[in-house]
Amino acid sequence: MILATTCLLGCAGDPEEFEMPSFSPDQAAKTAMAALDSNQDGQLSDAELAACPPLLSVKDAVDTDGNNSLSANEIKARVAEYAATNTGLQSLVCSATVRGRPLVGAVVKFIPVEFLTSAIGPAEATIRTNGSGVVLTGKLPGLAPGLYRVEVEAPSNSGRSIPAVYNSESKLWYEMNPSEPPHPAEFAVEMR
Ligand SMILES: [Ca+2]
Ligand SMILES: [Ca+2]
Repeated sequence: MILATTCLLGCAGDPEEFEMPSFSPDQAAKTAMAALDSNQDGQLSDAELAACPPLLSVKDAVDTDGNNSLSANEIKARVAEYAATNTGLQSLVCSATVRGRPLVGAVVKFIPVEFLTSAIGPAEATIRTNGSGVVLTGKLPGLAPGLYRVEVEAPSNSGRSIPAVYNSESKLWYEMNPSEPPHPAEFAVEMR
């Protein structure tokens, strides 16, 4: 009798092999400050964070000294938290709706913020008839810890287009931080 060999995640030579996130908290903080600290005062104000809507959205959680702006050390600490969870992919199901109804066939994209692009990759989910979609990184289910900009694209054969505020000009975001209770990944789209 021949037993089938099973190939669990991480088979050598598998092109879909998942690489663990390679966070460099110091480098990520430097990259964020270089990109966003326009007046070079070492602090990211709301006006400066507007250029990175996901980071502005999680500002209160990252602003641990409570001075209403973000420093390199605060960003570094947040990225170190992602790294400390030592998590590869955390399973995530998202939803996308329009007027409360499933946006069937829509693609929800999770794109790492620029200061994390060297650590983590993009992921996406396709919304099924039940209104939800399993987030996949490559072909593997799950999303790596980190901070993402989220874009929702219309089903390719729908003839509909979703307004730019949900994709090319999106302010939607998601943070996967396994050290905190999970955020719901629910994205409501308004279309006329
Ligand atoms: Ca500044
Ligand atoms: Ca602060």
